[in-house]
Amino acid sequence: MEQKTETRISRNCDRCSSVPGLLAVLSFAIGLCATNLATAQSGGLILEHSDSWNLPKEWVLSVGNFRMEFVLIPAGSFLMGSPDETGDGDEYPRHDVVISQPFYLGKYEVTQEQWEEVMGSNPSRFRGAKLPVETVSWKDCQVFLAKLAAKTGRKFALPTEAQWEYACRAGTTTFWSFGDTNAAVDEFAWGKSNSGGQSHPVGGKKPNPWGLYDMHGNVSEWCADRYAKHTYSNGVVVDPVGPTVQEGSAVCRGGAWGDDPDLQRSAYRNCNGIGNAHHGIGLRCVLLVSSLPAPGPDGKR
Ligand SMILES: [Ca+2]
Repeated sequence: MEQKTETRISRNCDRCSSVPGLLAVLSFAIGLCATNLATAQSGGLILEHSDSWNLPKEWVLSVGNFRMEFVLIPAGSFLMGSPDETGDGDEYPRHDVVISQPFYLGKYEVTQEQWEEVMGSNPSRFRGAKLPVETVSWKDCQVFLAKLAAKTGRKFALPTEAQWEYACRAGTTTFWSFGDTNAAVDEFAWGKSNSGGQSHPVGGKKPNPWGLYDMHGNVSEWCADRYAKHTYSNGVVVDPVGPTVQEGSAVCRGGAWGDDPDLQRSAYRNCNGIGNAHHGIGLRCVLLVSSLPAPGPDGKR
């Protein structure tokens, strides 16, 4: 019998674990001051967003019939991963990560109508214009992002795993962005206990503290990074990008409609082969600030 309610994506750890972890520390070239790093080392406090970027808190991209809403994620730092013995083995050690640049992250998972507008097709298993697109591989997502760039004149990416967890946590250090117990999970996430075995229209649950919807549950979300079990290390890292290999498996985050709350935690890591498409995996876009119009004389964009 088909296990249609189970969307946990099996880890390809045998393939992944041979990949050496690589976290590039970009030092001070990105303009962080010593105080920022000291703050990061002292406990993952969120840095104040600099107003010098002149970026609105939200950005709505509207080109023809295509519309996508983004939320500004400020530069800052956070504690990535889980305290020892409180999560899976690939979530240790918990460590300080600096996100050196602000970025825009999709307020919602990419919907089927958005995917179809860009790609001219819809591969999803569960059908509905406002449902998140799924059954898309990591490679499919790269094509989507390139076509979206051509269509809109902006640049896009999948979030790095660090960007994703930073945005999911939204300043929290708890297991979920809504707390350390899963008592409220039904208010924030579509999962095994409430989904009825399928995805649901995006934005149907409460958002996280930074206004992002469905970071926990609905569909798991592809990240840019390749997966490796031992990616994390002690110390401060700036803008980590994961292992530098071309093939293998990529990270997916947040858990999906068939998952228990434990698999929807902020720190929970999963992966799938970059050519594999699964009906529990979709995506959320990063809009690159560098591709936005320069500020006008009034400082506004
Ligand atoms: Ca999700």
